[in-house]
Order: sequence, then structure tokens, then C-alpha cells
Amino acid sequence: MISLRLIFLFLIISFSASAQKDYKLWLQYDKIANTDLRTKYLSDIQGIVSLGNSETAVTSSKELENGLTEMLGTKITVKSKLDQASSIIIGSESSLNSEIQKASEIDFNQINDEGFIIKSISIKNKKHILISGKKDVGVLYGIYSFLRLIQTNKSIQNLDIIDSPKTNIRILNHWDNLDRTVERGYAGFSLWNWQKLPDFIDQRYIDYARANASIGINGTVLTNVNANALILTPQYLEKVEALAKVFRPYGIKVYLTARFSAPIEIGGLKTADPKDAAIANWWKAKAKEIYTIIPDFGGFLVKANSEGQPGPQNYGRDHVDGANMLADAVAPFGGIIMWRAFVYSEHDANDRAKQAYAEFQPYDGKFKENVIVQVKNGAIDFQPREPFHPLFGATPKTPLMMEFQITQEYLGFSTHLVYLPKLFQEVLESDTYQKGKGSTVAKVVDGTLYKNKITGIAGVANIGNDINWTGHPFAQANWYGFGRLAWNPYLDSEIIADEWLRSTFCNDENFIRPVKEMMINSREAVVNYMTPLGLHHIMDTGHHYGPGPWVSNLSRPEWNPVYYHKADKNGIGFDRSKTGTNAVAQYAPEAAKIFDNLETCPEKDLLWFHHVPWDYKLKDGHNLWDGMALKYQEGVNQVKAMQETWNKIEKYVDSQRFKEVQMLLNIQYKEAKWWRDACLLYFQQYSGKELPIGVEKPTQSLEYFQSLKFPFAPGN
Ligand code: BDP
Repeated sequence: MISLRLIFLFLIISFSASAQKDYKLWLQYDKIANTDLRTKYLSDIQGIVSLGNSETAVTSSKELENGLTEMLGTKITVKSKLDQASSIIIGSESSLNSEIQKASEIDFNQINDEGFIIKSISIKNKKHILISGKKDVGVLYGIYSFLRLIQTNKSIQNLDIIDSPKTNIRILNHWDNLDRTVERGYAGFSLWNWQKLPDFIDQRYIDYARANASIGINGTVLTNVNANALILTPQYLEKVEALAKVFRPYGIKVYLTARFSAPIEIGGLKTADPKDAAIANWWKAKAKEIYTIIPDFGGFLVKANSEGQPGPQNYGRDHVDGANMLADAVAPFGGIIMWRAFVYSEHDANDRAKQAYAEFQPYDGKFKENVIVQVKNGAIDFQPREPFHPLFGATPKTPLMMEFQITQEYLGFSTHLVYLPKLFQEVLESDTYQKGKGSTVAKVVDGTLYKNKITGIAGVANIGNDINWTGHPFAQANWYGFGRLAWNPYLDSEIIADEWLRSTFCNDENFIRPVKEMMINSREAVVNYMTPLGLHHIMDTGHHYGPGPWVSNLSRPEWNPVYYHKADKNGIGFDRSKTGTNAVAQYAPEAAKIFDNLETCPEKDLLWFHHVPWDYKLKDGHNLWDGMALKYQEGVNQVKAMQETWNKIEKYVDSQRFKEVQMLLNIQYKEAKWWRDACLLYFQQYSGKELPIGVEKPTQSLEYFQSLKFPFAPGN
């Protein structure tokens, strides 16, 4: 009896310990396994000297104290004065005394307000490490960067690290509704417990802020772009304030989505016309009300006249009128407007991929100074692969903000392991040619191409109240990687994966090497088994779960997969070349030329830009049909290889996360085969060709795949 009870207790303890691992994200702070290294660190880190006393400074020193104590396995204490021990000295420029300043010889002009410097210094013949910045928030970022060095077992000798974020706004967009459902959310319900706020502060809010600060995220839009005006009422603003207060010490500002028709819905007015003085005044008063409660409120994110949302066009006005009216309301308080360019209309017969550019490019230079236009990475909608959006680089006088989707709406939800920084990097590295060769998307986004004042990167969050935050343990890497790239859009996704794995799991090379490779390859795998060679938007309708290339019965033509693949007896693909919709002409001439020509168009984008005959010869000699079928098979094989990799690393991972990932990879493998079989059976009707050798025969019929329905698919 007793032993049974003991076993039970042991099970509970070990379960909650590993559940905690899931919860702790990349801030595990595990004790350093290599004892020699730990001893070495301990000789350099005998204490912490914390010079600041702001809320942020106190938060920083607590984080450093906890992190170091856990990793070094010895209590590292915080002191306020330097003594004879080698210490980590932390404090902003103004808190450094003349002795430290002299010893460090730091030139603070090398960093911006959020930047930091980590430097090995010597005072009275004693070695110390100084972590400083112009402001306390920079010191906070420096501390996380220093902790990362230890987490990843790097040397801390002769440090001289100077780093500043390259963008101003590094922000998560939560598509969270007030009833706590999350649009396109696959990790449970919304973190924001509106019913218990403002009085109940969930520990989650604090850990959310820590996680974000640790990767440099400095803003969060709490609410869905398909907005509810109620968030702007006093009852809710008081709750928003409570969150803002939790996030403030971590350098994170709160933003909200503004429903354009709010003056009608909560203001009792008859119109929301941006040119009506009463409306402009209503927004001015609303902004004042918000800033009175939340002085550092960031501003509004707006989805207007897009997918049925209200906007200025309802009153015969345009996006500029709408954005500028709101910009005027928040300008006195230093607020900004992030106005989305995700527009397309069923009444526009134009290729959907052309509509946002057609509408927004002519507005260049017309927006107020505190408006930034938020553009999705591609011209359609967060597909496994899209060429970069033609608006990037095409608006020299209007700052553009990147919008990535971290939540995997079109990439297998939180069930598929897909490492997204690889996708983000591909987009950021793309050359727009708008100011000659080398005019990359990253340079547009960080403002160096056109010297923009406001710059930013937004990511649609993949976070919910699941214990592990993101549904899939590896989806945490997408949140992490997003933050790191928002900080520095030139970082390499492989380095990011390395950091994340070491901070989240362990430093053992036998684990890191294969698992990193698995992550890096996972992005191409999903492209292969879902939408190879430039195919796009062939997911089943509404929920976007699983394949649905046959769907053709929706009222809006551009919501139907057949609109995008255009498969027929002659071939497959969307002709966006000069002879088709001429979408290529929206790019700079050099880029347009590359995409327009079948010979030079990258094969990965082939069917995005061209309708190609089934017999067309691909670069590897296969005809298009065979090449496409082999890509689908390759995707399946890649997932199988991922499973094999994972099954070999069991001894390096706690049993819970091992098992979770194993089960998820099993689902991914099943679904990769589903994608391959359903798509190939469907397209085969048009190609009329046999499957090439090497491609497995489907085990079900096309009718079977078409009959599958998912009325309760999440996030819809
Ligand atoms: C689409 C989503 C939809 C969003 C929309 C948007 O399916 O739920 O509301 O984008 O970004 O991808 O506004």
C-alpha cells in the first residue's frame, strides 16, 4: 500500500516537474552539466552589483540573480557596492559611478536607447563584467543576452558586446477575442482573463512579459484585428491598464485594435465618417481617456475595409483619411497607428495578389508621420511559401511594417513541427531591387533603405493558455525566433535554432546537431507535402486544416482553392506573368524580369507566377507532373526522417516533452501522407499521368478525401 502511494507521489512530482519544463520555455536555467565549465564561470561570477533602483532595474537584477543561481548551482547574491569579489555589475549609464565609468571607457553613442553593452573590465586589479545601457531597459536586454551566453555554454572571457535593436516596434499581434477564443489560435484559449482582471494578476502575465523581454519584444496588441469596440470602454480599459502595469517593467507597451465603427457602437453616434468633425473629436477624446489611464499606451492597430470589417470606405473616404484621423488623435501622446494593408475585394476582378499594392502604393507619402503601414510577408496570405510582397520597397515615403504569422494557420496548426524563422529569413533576405541590387526586404523593414523614422516587425502570436504556451513544444521556437529576428532581421535562423535548443533542452552536441538539422529542414518539408513549386492556398476552406484543392463552391471566387492552382488539362499554376495578370509588373523591373521569365523564375515560385504544361521540363530533367509528385513524396520522406531523428534522442530529453513531440510527429507523418495522396489524386485528373516510380500509391480514393469534414477544427 505504502509503496503504491509512494509510486503515485513520485509520478505526480515527476509529471509536474516536466510540465514545468514545458512551461518554462527557453528560460529553463538548468544547472550547467559540465562541472569544469561551471567552476570556471563561478570564478568570474562571485556576486552581482546592482546599481539601479527603478522597477526595471529591480526586475533585471532579480532575473540575473535567479538565472545565475540556478545555472551555477550556488546562491549568487546581489549587493549594492563593489567589493573584492569578481562581480557582474549592472546599471544604466546614469547610475555608473566615476570609478566604473573610467574603468569601462564605454562610449554610449554606439547604442540606441534600447541597446546594451557587455564588457569585461578591471577595477583595482579585479576582473568584473559590466552590463550597461543608456536606459534601464537596455540593461534588461543585456542581462538576458548575458544569461544566454551562460545558457549556451559560451565563454565569458574578454567580453565586448555592443548590440541595439534594429527596429523600433517589435510586437506581437494577438488575435484574441474578448470571450477568450483565439482566431487562428491552436494553443488553447486567450491568456487574457478579462473576467478576473483587473484584480486577479495571473502569474502567466508576468512570465509572458519575461519571455518577451528576453528576446527583445517591446509591444503587444492584446486584441483581434477583427476588433470588438467594447475593449475601448472604461470597463475594459481598466483591465488593459492592469496588464500594462505588469508589462511595463519589462519594457513592453500595450496596444489595442481599434474598430473603425466604434463611435457608433460605443459612442452612440450615427456615423464613423473620418471627415466628420464629431467623429475626429470622439477619437481624440477616446485617446485622451486611454492615455490618462495608460500614459505609455502604444497606439492602435487597424484592420479596415478588409474581409468585411468597417472602415473609411463605408463613407466614401479612403485609407489615408481613416489612418490620418486616428493618427491625429494619438499624436499628442506619442502614439502610433499601425494601419494594415491586407485588403482585397470580391468585387475586384483583379488578381487578388495585386490588390493591396494597387490600392496602397499610390498612397505613398500621404500618411501622417505617426502612421506605419503593416504588410503581410506575401501578397496572398501567410502560405508555406510566398514570394515577398511587392509593396516592400515600393513606398519610399511611407514606412512599412512587416507582418509575419507565427501561429500556423496554413502550416498544420500546432500539430506540425515547422521551424518558421527559416521562412522569415527567406523573406527578409529577398531582394526587392527597388533601390538597386541589395535592396532587401530587411533593409525596408529596418528603415535603412529609405531612412524611415518608425520601423517595426509584427508577429501574429501562437500563444494560448496551454501549459506549454504554444501547443507544440517546438512552436515555442517560432515565438523565440520571431523575437530574435524582430530585434535583428539579419540574424541567421540556424544560429537562432542553436540558441533556442540549448536554452530549452540541453547543450549536448549529440542532441543539438541532429535536432537542429531537423528544425532547419522542417520548413521545406511542409512546403513539399502541402504546396510544392509555388502552389498556394489549396488548404480546405474556412478552417484551412488539411488539403482541399477541389473546393470551388464558395461565394467569393478568391476564397476557392481552384482560383489559385488553376489546374486543367494543359497544366497547372497561376499565370501572373506579362501574358497573364501581369502581377510581376508590381515588382521593380529587375525582380519582375526574373519572375516573368519561365527560365529564370525560381522553381520554388514557379506555379505562383506561371501556368505550366504538365510536360514542362524541370531543371532536374523531370517533367512537371513527375517533379511535383516527387516533391510531395519528398515532403513525406522528410517527416519520416524527422521521426527517426527524434526517436534517437530520447535520452537527452525529459520523458514528457519527448513523448509529446513523438506523438505530434506521428500525426504530422499521417497528415503529410494525407496531403500527398489527396493532392496527387486530385491533380492527376488533369495531368492524366501515372505516378512516377518512387511515389507511394494512395491507399484511399479521391472521393474519400473529399468526403472528410472538420466542423470543429480549432481557431476558426
Ligand atoms: C486570414 C485569416 C483571418 C484573418 C485575416 C487577417 O484567415 O482569420 O482575420 O487573415 O489577417 O489569414 O485579417
